[in-house]
Amino acid sequence: MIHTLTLNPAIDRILYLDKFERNITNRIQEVRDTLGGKGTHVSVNLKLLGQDNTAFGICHGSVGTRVMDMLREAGIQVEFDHYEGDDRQTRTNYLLVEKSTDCTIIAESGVRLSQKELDSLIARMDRVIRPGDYLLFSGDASNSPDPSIYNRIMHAFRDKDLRFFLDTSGKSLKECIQEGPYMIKPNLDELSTLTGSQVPEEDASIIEAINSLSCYQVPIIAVSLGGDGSIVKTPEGFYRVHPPRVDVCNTIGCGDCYLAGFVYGLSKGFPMEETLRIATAVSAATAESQLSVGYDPARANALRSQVTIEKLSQV
Ligand code: TA6
Repeated sequence: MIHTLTLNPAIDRILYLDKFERNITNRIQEVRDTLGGKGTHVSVNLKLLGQDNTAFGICHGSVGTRVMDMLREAGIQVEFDHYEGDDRQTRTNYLLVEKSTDCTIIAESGVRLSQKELDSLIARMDRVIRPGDYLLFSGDASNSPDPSIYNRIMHAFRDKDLRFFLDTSGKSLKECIQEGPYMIKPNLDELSTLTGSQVPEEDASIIEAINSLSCYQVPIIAVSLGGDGSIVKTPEGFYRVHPPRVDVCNTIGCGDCYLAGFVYGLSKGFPMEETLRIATAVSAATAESQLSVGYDPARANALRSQVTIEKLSQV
């Protein structure tokens, strides 16, 4: 079974604008609300691939209820702890999408979690998660009182022999990599944070940076390069993946969808090239969608054959 964890879920309020300019009044063309938070996105995208999964998390107030309702509507098994009664509300993130397809996220910091809330969630996870399951840690965890919360969970479930997948940034990425997750998916900035110096956007430098992380025992490192695809270290070697050309609408959420496709392929035991093809095609289909989560499955299938994969021999 595959499980996602979202400690700081959100509603994404997408504001479509002609152009976003500073120091003037920007007029919004259209507003749409959708599910936000990286783990919840992975759950929905996995379900679109036909993969049942569980979404774990903590949410608050009426916004939190909306998050759970949206997950249920998508057919996800919802294992969220929901708190009501004080004035805390799950966050709303503001996504500015311009005609040029430039996308900007303005994220609220979210509800500060208590130790008690985290303990209760971990107990719930312990009841549901079975040996050998996949567990994905996605998104911001800076609302946790414990900066090493993902590490704590990895420790707590060590004897369940889980596969851990990590898509986070900043301090929690730096700490969690030390626990040897099965896969991380850094972008160039996150890779630079891990290596301690700015990695230039060129293949040779990226590969060198990935190789410099070999002390951490992470079998799969997928460096996402947005519209330029990805460079992926796997147990079978390095791959350079080029995405298909698409009419981009909204690039927010493409990384979440890439991870969903990747985990799906791994869980089915598909060959690595097939896994990379699926991950890249669903991510490209997401870029064509107006929203930050979800895509047209028929379009994703059609795009699979347009993904180009090079196996790199010299690394
Ligand atoms: O990847 C897109 C997204 O999941 C959006 O839903 C947006 O709300 C944001 O990322 C949340 O990211 P964060 O790092 O704050 O958890």
